[in-house]
Amino acid sequence: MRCRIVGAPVQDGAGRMGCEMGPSALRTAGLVSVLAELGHEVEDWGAVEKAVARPVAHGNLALKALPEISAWTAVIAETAYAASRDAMPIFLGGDHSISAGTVSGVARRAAERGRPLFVLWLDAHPDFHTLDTTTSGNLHGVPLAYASGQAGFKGYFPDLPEAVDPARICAIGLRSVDPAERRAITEADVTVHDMRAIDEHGIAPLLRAFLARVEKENGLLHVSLDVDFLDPSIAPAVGTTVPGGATFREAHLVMEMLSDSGLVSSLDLVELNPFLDERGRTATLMVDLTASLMGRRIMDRPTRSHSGSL
Ligand code: 5AB
Ligand code: MN
Ligand code: MN
Ligand code: MN
Repeated sequence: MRCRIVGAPVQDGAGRMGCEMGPSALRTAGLVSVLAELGHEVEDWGAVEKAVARPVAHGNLALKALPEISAWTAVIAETAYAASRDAMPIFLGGDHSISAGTVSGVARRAAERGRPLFVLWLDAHPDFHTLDTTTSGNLHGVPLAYASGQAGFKGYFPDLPEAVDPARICAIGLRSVDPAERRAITEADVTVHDMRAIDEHGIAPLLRAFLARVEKENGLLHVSLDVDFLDPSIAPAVGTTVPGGATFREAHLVMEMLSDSGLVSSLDLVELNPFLDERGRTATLMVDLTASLMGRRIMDRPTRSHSGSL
């Protein structure tokens, strides 16, 4: 497969600095060579260039860096659209606000192809605030609401060429949900598997059911992996740690099942804050998870048609 690496060194959407260094840390942890060793053709597009922000005022005075994130979203969406033309883009954040651009860009591409876009959101948080409901004002908390066409972004963020149908979104790993997000995400009919659901059922059947839907509708699948999906004990390099996250094996299993499905058409690796890392261990884990998604396996598996009986 041809993979296209796109750096999006954005940090203004997070509450603290450092995510700007995310793309460098992921490259330093060996992302490009790992993909090449798995037999992929890797094209590195370097970094998206920061655009000039024009001043915008909003009634929610808590909002931080609205002009900057709006400008970033516009250039990232354009780049994501271009990068998804004939390759699988892997977007390196940057904080999670980059997904306002990545998801809307690949949604436009999917629509042009006449294929429904599905989104798998792997995160401790739903990131389903609107500009009106966020109380922290940190715009890494809004990308999924924007990309799925929730109200209140018009005139502040770029016009959405194509909204993702919320019914085609599945969020897994949630354990920190603000009251306004809980109402909005339930109302919008997003599929949510919180950590309790993972504890009760195991992560595999939850993901399998979603992948079956993607396959049935001949969909494209965008995966957005926030570092804080992972338990902080294995992934400390994130500004918004929440205890009780996915384990090492749960996370790898998700990636391995995604790999077997052959459905993933684009990927975000977001929220890595290398300033908070311990000797690169979180960056290395993110690269290893990407390797699992891109075909690294412990042992060869029976082909998919036989897997039901084994
Ligand atoms: B992340 C919180 N809901 O709005 C907010 O890391 C956290 O991209 C947002 O998932 C976390 O500030 C955003 C409390
Ligand atoms: Mn997030
Ligand atoms: Mn998060
Ligand atoms: Mn975060």
